[in-house]
Amino acid sequence: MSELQPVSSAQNIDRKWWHRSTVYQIYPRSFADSNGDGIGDVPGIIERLDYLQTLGIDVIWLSPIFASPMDDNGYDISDYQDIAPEFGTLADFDRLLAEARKRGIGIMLDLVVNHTSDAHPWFVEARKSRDNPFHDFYVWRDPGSNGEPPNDLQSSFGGSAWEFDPHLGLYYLHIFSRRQPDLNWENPAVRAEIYKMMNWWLDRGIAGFRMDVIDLIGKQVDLGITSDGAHLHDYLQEMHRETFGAREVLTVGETWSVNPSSALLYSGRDRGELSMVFQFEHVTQRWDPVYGKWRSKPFDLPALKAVFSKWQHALADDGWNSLFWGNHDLPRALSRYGDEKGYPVQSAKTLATVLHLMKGTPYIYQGEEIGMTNVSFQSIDQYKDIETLNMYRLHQQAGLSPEDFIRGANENGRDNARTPMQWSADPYGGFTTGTPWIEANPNFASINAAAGLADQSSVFHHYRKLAALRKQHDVIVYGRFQLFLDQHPDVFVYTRTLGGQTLLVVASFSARPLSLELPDELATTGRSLIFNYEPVERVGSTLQLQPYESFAILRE
Ligand code: TEU
Ligand code: CA
Repeated sequence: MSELQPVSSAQNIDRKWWHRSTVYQIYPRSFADSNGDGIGDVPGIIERLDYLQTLGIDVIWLSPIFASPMDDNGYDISDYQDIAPEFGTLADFDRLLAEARKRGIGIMLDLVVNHTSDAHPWFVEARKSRDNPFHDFYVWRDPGSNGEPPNDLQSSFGGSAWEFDPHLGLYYLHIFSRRQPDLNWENPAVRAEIYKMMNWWLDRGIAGFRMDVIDLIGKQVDLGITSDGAHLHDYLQEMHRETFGAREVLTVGETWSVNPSSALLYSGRDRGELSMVFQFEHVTQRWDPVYGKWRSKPFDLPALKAVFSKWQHALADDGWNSLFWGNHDLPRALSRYGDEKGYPVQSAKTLATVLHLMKGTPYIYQGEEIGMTNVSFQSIDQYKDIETLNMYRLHQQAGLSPEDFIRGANENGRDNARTPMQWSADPYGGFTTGTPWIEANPNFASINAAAGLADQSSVFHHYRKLAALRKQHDVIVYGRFQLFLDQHPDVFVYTRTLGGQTLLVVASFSARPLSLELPDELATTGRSLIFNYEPVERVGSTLQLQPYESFAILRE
């Protein structure tokens, strides 16, 4: 976390350390296995901190490492204040915090408080009897008159969101798997317990929280409302007051339902809620209205640019954007938005450039920085993700062929992001000396971190430069965004301006060379900050671009 330096041209900006930061997401199960059991772990992360320091990131977002039956790989927590044995111990975690801090890196934890595991002691108690003190920690409803679920709310993993508990004769709500019962946020005792737990971690010295499906905590089930419930923002303001409000931490909400105006409620500077949220519009714009991500639409650059531009403008003066292509739920960025076959290195760099030079805090998902790609599994047995496996069952019942389902899963399933991190050309990409819990992508032989580190022209070093540039140039952090050539099908062109500086970003998303007519106002000379072919220092009104060529030049 870097020190903030006042800059005369932008003195009125309310600066936060996380404005200048680059965040790196670790999915612990798939990152680095230190003891050969095939499962990544906390000591494995510690061994790789030097790598992350070289990359130049400031914060690690650690997907859940807490005690869990692992029905959803740790997003089902049975003890918020302990570490899952396969990931390590609390002592390992404290060592991770300390070792990361030595390298200037903060640790952001994943706060999963929309639901717990069904093995959490609260739920174990809650289902004992209707008058148990913990019963109201969860959301219970009577069956319908024929024993059916109270309403037709659906689980995000398929099927009804209600599970019948025969002992109590009641249904409980689970928006995710039946082993992830939803907490009842209307109960002040629930909120108090969560705040206590958050403070316990904050006191240990963490850098912040990523908040899992936080837009759901205000749900009003009887109205069929899950996201953006009436008290959502009251709860977040209360949380802010009771926990991290007085500390300089990074908080980012996962909000699939957010729109530009609610983003200002979450992240507006005087709202007392969160630092920023993740919005998913660039992801969901390619989902089918009926079949969702299992049948996806083709890449459409003008539509993508329109979404980014809309968000850049919406949060230009208040609120803050988070910038990401991928995470542990999403396909690999290079496979989704780039050209993994024809121009893997050039297109991976271009994706990085256009994302990291917009206004907001960029997030790198593990392996993205070395150009990792989607899987090409052939059989359903190779998948491990609960969402994919549930959906497979449902789609089979609905008559979809296994081949068609697997095609969709290889394109958009969550396991694409969960294959082992590819460290070297050693067996299983050097992730483990044992057998990994999920198959490695066979392309580890050429795509791996060791190769990236060794080659100054690699995707890795490109990401490293972007993280470094963010530290050096205020215009990258605070400059005003302006999109150009919005309808152009193959290029992404924008400027960032601050004080007397203009940063021009030009990127081709075409696998063919192209000739580009630029508006006269963009003709400029300047310093080349980053590029993936030869540096460009002069831009006339006609430009020749190589396949997936991109560059940024700074005029001062
Ligand atoms: O994800 C929320 C969520 O809605 C995802 O299930 C999403 O719809 C899907 O993956 C789209 O591809 C969060 C976590 O990031 C995810 O890993 C968890 O499974 C989920 O919450 C439940 O905690
Ligand atoms: Ca291990």
